[in-house]
Amino acid sequence: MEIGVVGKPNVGKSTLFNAWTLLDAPMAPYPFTTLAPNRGVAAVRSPCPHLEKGTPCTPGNAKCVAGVRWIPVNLVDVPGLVPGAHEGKGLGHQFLDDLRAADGFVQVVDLSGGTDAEGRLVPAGTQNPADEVDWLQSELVAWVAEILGRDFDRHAKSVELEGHKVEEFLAQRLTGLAIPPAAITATLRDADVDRAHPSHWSAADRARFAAELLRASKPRLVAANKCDRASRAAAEGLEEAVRPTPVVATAADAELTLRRASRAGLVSYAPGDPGFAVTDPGRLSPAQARALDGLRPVFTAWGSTGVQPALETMVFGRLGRMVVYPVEDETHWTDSRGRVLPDAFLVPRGTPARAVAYRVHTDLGEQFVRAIDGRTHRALGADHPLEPNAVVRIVARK
Ligand SMILES: Nc1nc2c(ncn2[C@@H]2O[C@H](COP(=O)(O)OP(=O)(O)OP(=O)(O)O)[C@@H](O)[C@H]2O)c(=O)[nH]1
Ligand SMILES: [Mg+2]
Repeated sequence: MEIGVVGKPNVGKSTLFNAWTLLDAPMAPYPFTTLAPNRGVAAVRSPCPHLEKGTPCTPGNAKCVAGVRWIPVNLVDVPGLVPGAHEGKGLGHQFLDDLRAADGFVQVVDLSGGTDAEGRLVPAGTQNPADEVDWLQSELVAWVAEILGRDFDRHAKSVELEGHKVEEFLAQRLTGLAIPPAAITATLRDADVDRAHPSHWSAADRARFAAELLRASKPRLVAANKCDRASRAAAEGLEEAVRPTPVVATAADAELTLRRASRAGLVSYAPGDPGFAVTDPGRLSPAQARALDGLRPVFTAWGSTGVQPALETMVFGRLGRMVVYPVEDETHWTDSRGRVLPDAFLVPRGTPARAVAYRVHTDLGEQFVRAIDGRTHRALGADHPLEPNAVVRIVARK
């Protein structure tokens, strides 16, 4: 799974990306600081089942701190998008193609209204962040419609002449866009297009189909960034304007400062916390002390920086993911080497047992016999949907 961090230039995409990943992607107060995509791994929190067992866990692919598992999530931060990007404006095409594999988008906007459409800094409050949510959606639609439309008529006619399935024809045209086949089928059913005759589709039909398909297959969340310079009323106005897309107010700069200060041992702070404490005031330079003090109003006004909650709302809410823990011994919750709850995977809610087996290893999926629930010890069939936080053993043919 990969999440694309998108938005117009200079809104704080790379700052958010750095806060989430603790990487060092370049950030600066002017547009097009990012010229090529940055890829990295962030993490979302989930209560670790080891607490129920009363034995410490031995995570392989994630860390566990004070009973909280940090489960990895892939992110891609791309160059800023400007209106007309689908026609190649700004770094348009290159930017969009780097998003092909993304399962959903966090759109970063400047809640303070202090950045124009091209990413130039302007006085705060002179821009309406709801506008960029609209035009970014149009750019994404135009991009997908363009991919769909390449040589469309010729191919569509041959599909009809040769009696191929329209779903397969569309899936083939959209290969590489990480769109689940079920979303194509559902969109074909729901969008107002001639289902049987794609050769009759006009450019407007393709755009309508692309819009509906994006809505169905690429969930979005708006990170209302630079909230340290904006009011609650601004956040509420934005929420109202972009409903039903969820909005989470974020202070990326503050979060990045605190995560770095925490890594350096200067503050006690965990992502999502409602505040922070200076570990040893004597170790701070006057400038550091001032900078940290300057972050306190964010917590007073917003309760947290919103950065960790934004990612978790995206992963668990918008993308509907849950965590599952495959083990080899359903009593001790260990693998063959005795490690307790070694793996934690993010899978779509309701994923059936066999699909989880495939996720662990193709062989395990192919040789699947049954799964065993680590809590109830009941046998589960291939199609049985797993519960969130399930601990399961997969039994396979030898
Ligand atoms: N006040 C405030 N400034 C922020 C915040 N987040 C980022 N910035 C500033 O916004 C400017 C742009 O940040 P970047 O992370 O480079 O923005 P970007 O969207 O990646 O920009 P491009 O790569 O050019 O598209 C920098 O000066 C950041 O310090 C925030 O939460 N509050
Ligand atoms: Mg950037």
